[in-house]
Amino acid sequence: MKKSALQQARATYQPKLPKALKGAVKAQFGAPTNSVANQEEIKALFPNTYGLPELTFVEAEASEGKPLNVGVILSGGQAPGGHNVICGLFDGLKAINKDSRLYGFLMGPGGFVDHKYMELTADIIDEYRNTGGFDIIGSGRTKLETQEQFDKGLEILKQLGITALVIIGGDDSNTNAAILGEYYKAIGAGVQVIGCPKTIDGDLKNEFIETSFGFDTATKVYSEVIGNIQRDCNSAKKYWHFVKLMGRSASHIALECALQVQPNVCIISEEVEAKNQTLQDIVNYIADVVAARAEAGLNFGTVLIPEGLIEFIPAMKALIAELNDLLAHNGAEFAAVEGQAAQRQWIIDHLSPANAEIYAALPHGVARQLSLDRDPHGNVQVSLIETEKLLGEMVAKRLKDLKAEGKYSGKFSTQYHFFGYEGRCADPSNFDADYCYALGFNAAMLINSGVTGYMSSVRNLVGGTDQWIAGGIPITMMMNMERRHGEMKPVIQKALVDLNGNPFKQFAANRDLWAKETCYVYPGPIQYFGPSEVCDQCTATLRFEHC
Ligand code: FBP
Repeated sequence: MKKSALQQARATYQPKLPKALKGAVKAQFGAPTNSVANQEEIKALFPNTYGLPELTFVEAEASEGKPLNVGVILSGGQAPGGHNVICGLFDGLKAINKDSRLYGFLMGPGGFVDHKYMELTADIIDEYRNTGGFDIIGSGRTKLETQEQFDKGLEILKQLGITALVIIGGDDSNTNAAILGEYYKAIGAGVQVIGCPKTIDGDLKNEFIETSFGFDTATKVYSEVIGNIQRDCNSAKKYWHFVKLMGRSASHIALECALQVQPNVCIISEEVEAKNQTLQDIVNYIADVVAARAEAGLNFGTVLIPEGLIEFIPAMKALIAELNDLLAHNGAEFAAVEGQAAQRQWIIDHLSPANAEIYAALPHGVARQLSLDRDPHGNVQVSLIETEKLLGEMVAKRLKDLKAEGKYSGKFSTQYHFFGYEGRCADPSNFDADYCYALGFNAAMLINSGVTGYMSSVRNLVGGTDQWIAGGIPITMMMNMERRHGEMKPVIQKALVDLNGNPFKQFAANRDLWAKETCYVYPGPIQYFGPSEVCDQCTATLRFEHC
């Protein structure tokens, strides 16, 4: 495989480990835990793995452990640093005993169920150190949920002598890791299950998981390109750029990018929901900013839009919830309806009158996206909805009305962008390279300490790696009950943007100034070599949350 000059130099980078993981470790158990909500229901569903204690690793006397055979799965969307989690896991297992072996299941949970795997040996691992992507074994979105899948997977684990499985995934995949861990414990399968917190969306976090991996690198990539666009925008002074940013539900990515680049407008979905805003309210807000800038002769600007916005507009949320239930229970009948117009009418006829009215008023393209297939976890595929164009077109219409009323006399030309896939496979920043390696190494230590149903946790991340704390937390601790596919299910609670948190407060305190004036910041590309203040910066979100 041909490697770029940067890749060759980057391959020699040795990720830093927390002090506690540099030598032999032992587990120190803390207090028993409880789920974040619905304790009784979750306890009943996880009788073997509920209420386990938190765990921290501390230094111990060196001693050789038993060789371990471990399987690893990459699950869901790519996130920078996934390869380093696997490299850290490999090195951790070899540090425990040089005869340990690591097997990767191919193309996500599907490879586990279908017995498609490869052994990850040292020469393969060395090819992937500090690289972006998930291509070492591939990823997939197959949902691990049925007993049949669990039993089928167990066959291959037994065949390969695997006694522990590491699932690297987001909230849905780690929910499934907890269910699998509980099942294997209940049947005495002798297989531990450990999760690792992955997702560029940044919505898998809590007191013990301060950030999911990949968020740092992805937001740095998006901030670089938004910065470049802002410089272009400020040079030509003739376009309004509408930029949609990935983040299926939460707006962490949009907020982080806003803190990095200081755009003229950034919409935060969680605020839209809290203020019970309509689509028209959002359009009016953007149009007012455009009009005010035009008055000052500034017919250009940038607008950041989180991908999940549609689902947070309360009226749309109610519509999507009803659509989810309708399609979950009548999917076959809907699939049998032929032609887009007839399908649209079928939906209108089967929705409650209030939701039918909203659905019928939506632009046809957007309405159709809402009725298309969900992903295997039941989510609307929001990355396919062109919210940036929807808003741009509605703002143009609003400005036309304002012009007719004599309240606006500027020019409004738009450019549209969607940044998501561009950032998911970037070479991990120093932060993600170190964090991911530590998460993987730490997962090996969790396996060696005998626990199951835990998530690898490396925290105190704002300090240098020497101050990072390594350990594990029971996955059940992060769970609550939510409605999915028309049924109440135990799931890890998503961390949305906290409107009382410091990152949002920083943004809210500055946004009026950023709207009126041109305060753009141009972060430039991720730097892998150079002064620490340039190369080792963590996200503004982490800094504001923890300083
Ligand atoms: P994960 O939650 O699996 O990490 O994926 C996040 C994400 O990148 C979202 O931001 C985006 O909506 C979605 O994946 C896109 O999914 P796909 O890769 O299947 O197109």
